[in-house]
Formats: sequence, structure tokens, C-alpha cells
Amino acid sequence: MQNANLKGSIVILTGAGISQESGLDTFRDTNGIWNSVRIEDVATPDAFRRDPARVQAFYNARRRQLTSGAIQPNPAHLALAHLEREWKGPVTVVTQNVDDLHERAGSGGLIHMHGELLKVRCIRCRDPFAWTDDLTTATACPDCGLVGTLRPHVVWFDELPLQMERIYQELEGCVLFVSIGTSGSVHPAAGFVQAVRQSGHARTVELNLEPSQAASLFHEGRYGPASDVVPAFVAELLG
Ligand code: BV8
Repeated sequence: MQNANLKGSIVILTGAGISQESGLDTFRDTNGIWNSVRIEDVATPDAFRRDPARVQAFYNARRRQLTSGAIQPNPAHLALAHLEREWKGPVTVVTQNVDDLHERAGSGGLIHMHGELLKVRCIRCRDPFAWTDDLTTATACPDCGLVGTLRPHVVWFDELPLQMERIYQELEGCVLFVSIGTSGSVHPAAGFVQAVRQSGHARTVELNLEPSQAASLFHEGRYGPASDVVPAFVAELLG
């Protein structure tokens, strides 16, 4: 990677793999979340209609883990925040993750395309707001007072991811697209590398534990644990 002639904006897509070494399970690895619970039972609007208590319990357990104090940003999250501070141009992290590890590491230009585990919203009355406790079907909305209308501010399958227009604008204008810790199984995120390659001359790099399903679509791939590979890549970028 020749950093000398690289000037302009960088877009970084992250997935569950960047948080794995912080202690959060991924979704499709051997001990992945979707190997112990079915997407159809806990991560679709239908599941929420059918059995809201089950869906709330699934997110309560993940929210409790994330706020337990045991889960901290790792060197990969910190390296991306460092890159954003030192790079002479915009750096946007588009994350599929619903954890807050990028924020806690200091990333500012951040888009949570699949929502945020530490926010909830009332399906009746209001925008998302911070929430770190359990949520049950008996929890009343603090604004409208209705019970049973609060849901995690998370994008389920068959729901439209957030800020897609802004994401595609960033993808079209970047000079470097880096995909970190994602299997490339979930759309539309899995298609971002093609969008970048169709729209211009940006370099595309995959940093992952192992080649993802989309590996062949990238100009370059570097493989190993994110907490090793990402800081090394950022150091090289910053020369
Ligand atoms: C939508 C929030 C339409 C929930 C999530 C086109 C083709 C095929 C299917 C579709 C398509 N278009 C749409 C679909 C349907 C669907 C989809 O893609 N299905 C797939 C599974 C077949 N997509 C949707 O439904 C999306 N919505 O398209 O809406 C629409 C249009 C108009 C109007 C209304 C609707 C919505 C998708 C969002 C779903 N929500 N997250 C939650 O978190 O509970 S997505 C879910 O997968 C996860 O949350 C995660 O964010 C995401 C991606 O997973 P990864 O992050 O990649 O994690 P994974 O475990 O898979 O991989 C981890 C990687 O890390 C591995 O490669 C591993 O090797 C690596 N790794 C592990 N350890 C390390 C590491 N790397 C480095 N270091 C390590 N230490």
C-alpha cells in the first residue's frame, strides 16, 4: 500500500469480527450467535410480533453483557480512531455492529447501519433514545406512557438499514474502502465493495481472520486477528 500517493476520504466497513477479541461473539463462526438461536425467532419484525418477550430477552442478555464492564474496545477499534485523528481527509466507519466499542475507542465519523444495542425506540411516538437496562413487554414508554411499544433500536432482517443514502455517497467518493471482520454474508453491506468498484478507482482491502465470501472482490486481503492486522495496516497507511 503506497500511502504517499493516497489522498482523500476513507470508508471502513466493520462487522462482528472486529469486536470478537473484545469478548463479543460473532454470528457465523463456530460458537456464533446464529448457531445457538435462529434469526427467525429473535431478529425479524415477525418474531417481535409473535413473541416479543423472547426477542426482548435476547437483546437484554446482549445489552447486559455489553454494559457489564468486561467488554472493552480492542487495539483494532483504537487504531481506527487513531487513523481518523491523523488522516488528512475524512474517515467514515460504517459498522454493522450494534455495540458501542467504536464510540468508546474514540471514533467520531461513525454510522451504525444496523442500529445500536444501547438505544431503544417507541414504535408509536419517538426517536431512538439511550437505554442500558432490560426492556420487557411491561416497560412503559417514558413519553407516551404506552406499554409494550418499546423495541430495541436495532435493524432486524427484512428491515431497511439506516442512513443508506449517506453510506452510498461516502462509498462513491472514497479513495480507499476497507472491510474489517465481516463474513460478507449480509446485504446490503456485503455489496458495498462492488458499489465502490463500480463507482471509481478506489482501492479495496479486506482485513479479516480468514478470506470472506467476498474476498475475490477486493484488490488486496490481509488475514489474521483484527487486533494485529488493523493496527499494522493503519501504521502503514499513516507512513
Ligand atoms: C434489507 C442487527 C430490505 C441485528 C443485523 C440480497 C441477497 C441475499 C439476501 C438479501 C439480499 N438483500 C436482502 C437480503 C436479506 C437479508 C440478508 O442479507 N440475508 C442474508 C443472511 C442471506 N438482509 C436484510 O434483511 C437487510 N434488510 O435488505 O431490507 C428492505 C428494502 C426496503 C424496505 C424494507 C426492507 C437487513 C440486514 C440487517 C440485519 N441485522 N444486525 C443484531 O445484531 O441482532 S445483521 C447480522 O449479520 C449481524 O448483526 C451482523 O451485523 C451482520 C453481519 O455479520 P458479520 O458482522 O459479518 O458477522 P459474521 O459472524 O457473519 O462474520 C464475522 C467475520 O469476522 C467472519 O468472517 C470471521 O472470520 C471474522 N472474524 C472472527 N474473529 C475475528 C475475525 N476477523 C478478525 N479478527 C478476529 N478476531
